[in-house]
Amino acid sequence: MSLVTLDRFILQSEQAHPAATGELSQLLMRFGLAGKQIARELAVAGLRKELGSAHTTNVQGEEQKKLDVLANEILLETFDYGGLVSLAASEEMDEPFFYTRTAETGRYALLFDPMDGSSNIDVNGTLGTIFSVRNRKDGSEEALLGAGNEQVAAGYILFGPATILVYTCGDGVHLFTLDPSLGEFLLTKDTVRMPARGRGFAVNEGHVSGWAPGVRAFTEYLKEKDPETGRPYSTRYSGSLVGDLHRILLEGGIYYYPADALSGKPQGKLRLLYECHPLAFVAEQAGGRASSGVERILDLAAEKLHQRSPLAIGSVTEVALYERFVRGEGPPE
Ligand code: AFP
Repeated sequence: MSLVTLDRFILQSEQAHPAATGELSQLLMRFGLAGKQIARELAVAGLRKELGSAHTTNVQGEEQKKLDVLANEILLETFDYGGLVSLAASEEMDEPFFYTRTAETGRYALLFDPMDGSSNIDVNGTLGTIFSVRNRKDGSEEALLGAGNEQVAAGYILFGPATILVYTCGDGVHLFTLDPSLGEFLLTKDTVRMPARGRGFAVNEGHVSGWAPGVRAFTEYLKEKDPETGRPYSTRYSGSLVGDLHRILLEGGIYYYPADALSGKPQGKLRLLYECHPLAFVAEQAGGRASSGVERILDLAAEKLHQRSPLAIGSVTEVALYERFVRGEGPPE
């Protein structure tokens, strides 16, 4: 059986696009390289005293972990040659990083959350890296703020029992698993389809007191007993959006992080450009859906780099139901 590595799959996919320059292919392969490096650092972090706080805070006012900073550095370095990228923005950097040598020529701009679920780092929980690729346009910070449907590619790397890379370029969603003995990501699922409905929901109910009545009613509805509609749903919340979305990609269901009027997060917690947009692109390409509760996430543009947005993402059935409850319409008759 011939092995389909990430690089081979990307190069074969490129052949379907005669006008392709090969630059996007090279760029996507680099995320594979960055994923391997971050996986290696995570595996030995406890042995190398790289767990714990970096005693710095990021632009969101959140404490940075040593591995947040290390993962960010690995990603920046991974694209600092080959002239593919002109600028990059990250959850861990206040301002975009401009690659001096290619600021005028690099075709692409990147946005990433280097270490999603960093509250899981010190307890060996699920973690992820989320990435979004855009055309550089005029190479300014403003070029990064466009609507989610301007993304060229997006995906995530999941660090769990296995390291998994999932990406889309707008032609379906492809899933690869890292074979540590080969040091290669191997194709495990091509053109992944998300089930139209699921049995699980992922939300931090600890914030319920700050939610809008429609969101509270939706959550109560999922927990009621009614086998005909597959209820009650089971709670599956890992503390890492990437971990929760990966489960939903394979099993269906819904993850939501609503606006929270009481904890100073009137727009929720998640960042639109490097958490919501890329995962919405993946979800929709797999047949799922992503909404703010009111609008399609991919139609939303940002005014600010680290802007937040409420998010409901997952199977079409549950996200549509969530939007009904947010509109105050309750469940279908
Ligand atoms: P961190 O990376 O700061 O831990 O945030 C993770 C996250 O963005 C997302 O992955 C989780 O689902 C969510 O926030 C967890 O937030 P709560 O701790 O408020 O539940």
